Amino acid sequence: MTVPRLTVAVVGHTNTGKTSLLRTLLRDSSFGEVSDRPATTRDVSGTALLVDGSPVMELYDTPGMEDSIGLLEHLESLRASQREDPVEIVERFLASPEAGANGRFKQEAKALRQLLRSDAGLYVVDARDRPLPKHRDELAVLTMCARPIVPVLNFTAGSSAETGLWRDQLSRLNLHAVAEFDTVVVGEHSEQRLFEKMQTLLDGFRETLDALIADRRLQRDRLIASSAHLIADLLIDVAAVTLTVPADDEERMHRSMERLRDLVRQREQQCVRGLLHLHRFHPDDCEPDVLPLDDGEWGLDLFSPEAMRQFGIRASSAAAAGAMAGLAVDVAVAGISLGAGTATGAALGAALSAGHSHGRRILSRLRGETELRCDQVTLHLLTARQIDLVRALLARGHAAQGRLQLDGAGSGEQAPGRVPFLLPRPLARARARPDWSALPGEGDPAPRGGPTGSQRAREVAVEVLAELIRPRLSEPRTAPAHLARS
Ligand SMILES: Nc1nc2c(ncn2[C@@H]2O[C@H](COP(=O)(O)OP(=O)(O)OP(=O)(O)O)[C@@H](O)[C@H]2O)c(=O)[nH]1
Ligand SMILES: [Mg+2]
Repeated sequence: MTVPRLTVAVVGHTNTGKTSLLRTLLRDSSFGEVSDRPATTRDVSGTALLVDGSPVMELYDTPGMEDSIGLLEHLESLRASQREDPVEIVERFLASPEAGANGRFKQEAKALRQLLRSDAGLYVVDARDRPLPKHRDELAVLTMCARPIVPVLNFTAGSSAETGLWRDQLSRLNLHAVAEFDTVVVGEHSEQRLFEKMQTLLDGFRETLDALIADRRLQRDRLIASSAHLIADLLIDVAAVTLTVPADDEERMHRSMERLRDLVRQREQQCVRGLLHLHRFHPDDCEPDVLPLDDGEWGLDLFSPEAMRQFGIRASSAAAAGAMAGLAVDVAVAGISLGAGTATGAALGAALSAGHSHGRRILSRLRGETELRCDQVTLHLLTARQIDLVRALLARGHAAQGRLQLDGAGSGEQAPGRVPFLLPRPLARARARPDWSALPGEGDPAPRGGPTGSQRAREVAVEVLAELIRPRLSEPRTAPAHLARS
């Protein structure tokens, strides 16, 4: 990247979410220390936003300012004349013992020193507070450094944000480019708006900020596409998996049903881990009590009626409960529609050569076997759960401390009048292709190594299905993620 590198100091009163803002911008929940206690950040620490691997924006986290009223008085007392350049006063202060390691204003001095070294400052405000004299004094001190300042109204997702009051106060101080943000519940465009506000004050860095905006959009699109791919891969595996059981062996049938459910549960869990990793979250970011993800696992069993209800999925009571819950037996096969008399060697040979899976199924029928798979409701529920998870992850800032809570409301499945789930074509096809499943069922799993015809057909099915899922992931959740504050 050959755009000019922009250096930004993140400043503000203590506990307003400066470190949190950096975590969210960096997509890194391990940056710095975040806590409800004041004065958490004690020293300046720098990091950078990259585009194509090159740093384009350096960001410096600074300790919160605590005694701006005292500092402003102190700076005024250092003023040699009415006309003195404010930057000179700040520099004189920074060279004085008050700004030193044991000085009264040592924390404030760190923030001012960093602002003087930067091209601009982001002044982070807790918008739930009303603007007070201490804030006015803070801004008076910061503007003495003569750097462009963009106020960032943080904590704006809740209803208690005093956004109007702040905008009014800030415009009186000649600060008109104000960004609204919430480091925990991140709107799709909030970062872009923040960068655009910076652009209005930093003409020399227009290209830098344009590059960042474009890169962030690209990264989001890629994240959505990769998430859709992971979900499609899960659904194809689950739609295709087939266990073959002797039709008259009830005990084996029950064992196979439990085995199939376990395989599918584990496969869903593998997908959840993949999605968390892709979105750079940890399994222990997830809420234990208020439903699904508990330490990174769905709390409600996929095959429980509660899980279906949670997503507003209706199933007949017979399908929702009991030994068969979530599974389907191929009854046509159990009935052996192909009478023994018609199954001449020639017919069987023709059927076998017509296609691997078709022929295998006819053989099973002849042997009096039955096929066990997941039913449509399970596929529907798997789809709804993963869509809800991705939507919640997309809206979650990396500063979020509360665990991720999902209530099923976000997948859109509960919207009244929603059309019933129709099996998309790739899934309908996968039902007849046990060899497409990577799960150890009875089909020969499509080898993942070489480009065989079967593998290629599976890949196409995954791609087509992912394309169907993708637009649904970028829709907002119907209900905002409820984020408990720890
Ligand atoms: N709900 C919500 N909580 C936030 C937001 N931003 C920060 N927090 C919380 O506010 C508290 C303070 O956040 P920090 O990022 O440590 O604040 P800071 O400004 O770096 O604090 P100091 O380093 O002490 O000056 C933490 O408990 C955060 O989880 C936000 O936008 N929304
Ligand atoms: Mg901090």
